[in-house]
Amino acid sequence: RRHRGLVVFLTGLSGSGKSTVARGVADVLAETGERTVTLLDGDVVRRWLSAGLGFSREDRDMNVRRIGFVAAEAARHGGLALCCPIAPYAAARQTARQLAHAAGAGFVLVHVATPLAVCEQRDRKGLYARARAGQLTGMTGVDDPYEVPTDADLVIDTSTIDVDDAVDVVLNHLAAEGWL
Ligand code: GGZ
Repeated sequence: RRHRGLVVFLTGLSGSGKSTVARGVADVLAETGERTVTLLDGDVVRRWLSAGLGFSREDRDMNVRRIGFVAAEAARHGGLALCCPIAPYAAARQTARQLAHAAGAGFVLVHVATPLAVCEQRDRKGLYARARAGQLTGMTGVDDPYEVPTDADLVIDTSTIDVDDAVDVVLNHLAAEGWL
């Protein structure tokens, strides 16, 4: 069966669970083999596609534009691309949406809306602690903005549901919208 291309774009704070959920969705889709899946994981993107970029607004916007471009190309011929940058600025998320549409693909925006307090409690990389101690400036949610999406297709909070359920919520949404 031929599918229309799709970009699934997960946005949210550091530690919100975006990558974990995206990986879970990618794994399930890979198992069924129904779709060709491209996962643009944050660490990999910043290591290769966006090597050298920092966390100024300019660099974040460039990073998100690059991700949006690659995701749209991956979706152009029927692929399903999953990406999970923080993407704190609405305008850059909008660009990613437009790039997907220009490639003839759909775009589903998932806001991983885990509260800052929970992300901060997890603090797997110790970045929040460093930001609170004044050793790191420009940390999203601490002293750098996160523009809450007003156009999310789906909102999930990994502090109230576990990862497997969050993965199911995303998959069920995609199925209900005819993407799977
Ligand atoms: C936010 C930062 C920062 C600052 C380093 N602010 O939890 P992580 O570690 O693995 O994910 C975060 C990642 C954010 O990169 P993105 O490419 O997703 O950001 S953006 O979309 O804004 O371009 C975090 C780490 O990088 N990190 N410094 N100042 N997150």
